[in-house]
Amino acid sequence: MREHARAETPPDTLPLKIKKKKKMAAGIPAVTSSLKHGLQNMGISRTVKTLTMVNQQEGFDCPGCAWPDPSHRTQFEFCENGAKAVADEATKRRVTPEFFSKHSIQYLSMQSDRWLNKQGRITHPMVLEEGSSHYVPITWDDAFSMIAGEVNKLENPNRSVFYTSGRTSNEAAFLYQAMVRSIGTNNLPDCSNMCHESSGKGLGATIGIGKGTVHLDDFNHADVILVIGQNPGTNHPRMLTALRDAKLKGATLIHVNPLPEAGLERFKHPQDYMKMNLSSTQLSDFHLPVKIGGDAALLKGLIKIHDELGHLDSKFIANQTGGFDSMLEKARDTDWNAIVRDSGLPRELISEVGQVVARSKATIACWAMGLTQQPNGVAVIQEVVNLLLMGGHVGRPGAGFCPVRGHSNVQGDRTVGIWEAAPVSFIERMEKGLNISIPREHGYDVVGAIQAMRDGAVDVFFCMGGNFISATPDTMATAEGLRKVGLTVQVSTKLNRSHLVTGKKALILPCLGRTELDVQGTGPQFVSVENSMGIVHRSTGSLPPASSHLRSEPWIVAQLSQHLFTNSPIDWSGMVEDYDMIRNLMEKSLSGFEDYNKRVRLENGFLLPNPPRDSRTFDTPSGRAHFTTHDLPDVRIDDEQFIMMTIRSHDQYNTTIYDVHDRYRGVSGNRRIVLMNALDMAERGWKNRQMVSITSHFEGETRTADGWQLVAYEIPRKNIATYFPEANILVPLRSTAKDSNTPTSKWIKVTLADFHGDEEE
Ligand SMILES: Nc1nc2c(c(=O)[nH]1)N[C@H]1C(S)=C(S)[C@@H](COP(=O)(O)OP(=O)(O)OC[C@H]3O[C@@H](n4cnc5c(=O)[nH]c(N)nc54)[C@H](O)[C@@H]3O)O[C@H]1N2
Ligand SMILES: Nc1nc2c(c(=O)[nH]1)N[C@H]1C(S)=C(S)[C@@H](COP(=O)(O)OP(=O)(O)OC[C@H]3O[C@@H](n4cnc5c(=O)[nH]c(N)nc54)[C@H](O)[C@@H]3O)O[C@H]1N2
Ligand SMILES: [Mo]
Repeated sequence: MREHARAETPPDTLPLKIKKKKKMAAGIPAVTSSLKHGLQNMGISRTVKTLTMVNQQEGFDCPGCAWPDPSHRTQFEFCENGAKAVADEATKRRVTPEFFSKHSIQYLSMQSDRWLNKQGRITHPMVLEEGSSHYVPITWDDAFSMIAGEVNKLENPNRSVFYTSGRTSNEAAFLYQAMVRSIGTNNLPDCSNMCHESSGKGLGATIGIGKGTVHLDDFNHADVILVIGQNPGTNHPRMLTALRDAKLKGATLIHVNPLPEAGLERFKHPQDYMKMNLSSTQLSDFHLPVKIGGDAALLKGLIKIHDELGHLDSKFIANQTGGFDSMLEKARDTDWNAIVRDSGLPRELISEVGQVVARSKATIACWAMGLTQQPNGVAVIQEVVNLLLMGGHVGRPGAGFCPVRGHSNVQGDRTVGIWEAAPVSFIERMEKGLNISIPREHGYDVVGAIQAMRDGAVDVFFCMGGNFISATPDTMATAEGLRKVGLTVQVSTKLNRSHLVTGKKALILPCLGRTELDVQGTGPQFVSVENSMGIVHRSTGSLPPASSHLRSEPWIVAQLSQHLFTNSPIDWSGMVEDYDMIRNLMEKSLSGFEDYNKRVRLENGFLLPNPPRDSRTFDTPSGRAHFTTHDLPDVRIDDEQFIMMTIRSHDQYNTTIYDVHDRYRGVSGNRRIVLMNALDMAERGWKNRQMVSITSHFEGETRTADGWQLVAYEIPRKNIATYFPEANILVPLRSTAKDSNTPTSKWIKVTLADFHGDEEE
């Protein structure tokens, strides 16, 4: 019998180094760092060729993030971390059948995530047979027959689940959901369930669309820009350019974050360096070091100040919104003591910032995981909506909502049907377009899928990209669930832990990446993606594929479908010969995609309809935008407890670990670290490098992880930060945000204790 592979990320430690944290983002070190990763992975000519195609009209969309491209692009339309993501995909290293015959899955699972990723691109379809300890090669045809055999013998289609990670193109995602819905299930969980689901839910219910409402150009017309719970210097570096431009035009920038993240303090554009202009810009005017989970209290305070000062858009409020009075009454009734206590911010600072916000003629609010992954993720986003609606900051230049998406096509995937809970109107249109009938019953989201696996209710689990075991909360619970599944399938580019912690049988189907040339029956193909601001545009790969056995994601879906269905109204093979045919079917099955093939070929793509942005109208049942009324969330913790947030370092892309160097925060060598307030450390007699164990607490359950090192850091008292994916072992599966069911990766109650295990020094 095969032994279990290790599910928890093993420690990856060089000696821990702690330096002073950086105030400035980008600049020369960013240029060197992008080139270093490029050269190490790709060599010089490939580095130049690849990096000059990133985000160009005839090039490919950067897999790094979903920030939009300016319409007048420069030759270097990428950032340090985009360059790393590209180099990581375009690496020359290979994971071959020989590699798999040499290493058992148990051996591989003892290696760090960084080591696994570094081995390179997977070259062949591989199978792990039941009880076996090694993957062996399999033909594409046999792999598809195996999956179809398992799916077709299910007593109920809902015993199969199909996950998507947000890099999948519109074309692949659309075909994929068509396949899944043809099987007869809506079990389409995706990474969005762990990411911006709270934004979708919060905005959908209040402004009638679960997306942002600003254009990139709005940043040039904004008076005030709020950046809440987001670390753009690391995760959306190209956004810093927009913030810098806004700033130079006079905008006031307000950064709300427990940490003083670099980039928002100061930013030097790498291109300025290339042009030898060494000036840098002080970006944020205010940093509000809110306590983790304290944003709702802060926003109530800002709403109170706005109310006191006036400057309300009364006409807009009266004619186009509902719920204002009750929202206002709740804010008026909220006591300042509670606001100050829960936010951790002095009243004077809230008042000062409140005045700036109240007087603003045009406000943009940006946010990311600091808000969405909270227990009150949906409600706190609705408080942001409340604040902006008071001044009518929606649907006019320089104003609106900007949830900054993560994965480069996570928004597009949802638009084209990766949605476990799609509304009936969406399903009806899809049924007509595809000429199939689709169940109305909602499918599993990510947390629901893990629970179903643990209950033994899933026989086939298919993942279009991603790294489910490491990305999801409660690593051990997820592993237990995955091991009960009959067959797990991963469509992947790089090796990761989800290839090791599997169902009884497992398949790896290696696919082309964004950077690579995709040739089908009618010649080279392009795909399309939607960025964070609703612009759909082309992405065309140009590098020769990493192996001749790789196939595109649309091809994989189409071939599998042909093995699955004997009588399908969808011409699977015809569509994959020519992706225009997929786009024609999308036009028939989705709204907003009229003339898709023509418009996607326009120079800068096209904008999907967005009523609040386009016409200041709201597609809600009442036709109005809604103020919502929320109590302050309960943020109390016991005396000995801390609140832990799990965040990204500067050297990772989600579960892909490039290196162990969190450059801006000045921490390197070890990822199993805890950022902690020096006063909290001193109180316990702890110093830098102290080893601790962390125990999380949730409804009487505890989870413990050992061997973390403390680093004194500028973070509010009683708050700590650790890195994901390492800390996912501590995130309780049932701890999810109300209404969006998003794991509360930024709100985990923990206690810390001395740890005297395998100390390294
Ligand atoms: N280089 C790189 N780029 C990426 C990614 C990556 O891993 N690497 N991931 C991509 C993906 S999928 C996503 S979703 C995005 C993620 O982008 P971010 O949301 O910026 O990512 P996180 O590291 O999770 O950072 C969350 C920020 O929220 C703050 N925060 C935590 N709790 C709170 C709180 O209660 N209130 C407030 N106000 N702030 C809080 C943290 O201090 C941190 O600065 O980035 C995308 N881009
Ligand atoms: N504790 C904690 N957990 C979190 C978060 C957090 O902040 N804290 N953040 C959450 C968020 S915001 C997200 S979005 C999820 C991310 O969850 P996922 O999207 O599941 O994870 P990734 O690490 O982005 O997936 C990386 C893998 O995708 C594969 N891949 C890369 N490119 C391609 C491609 O073009 N095609 C295919 N088929 N495969 C490809 C590679 O094999 C790579 O190993 O994690 C979530 N988990
Ligand atoms: Mo994300």
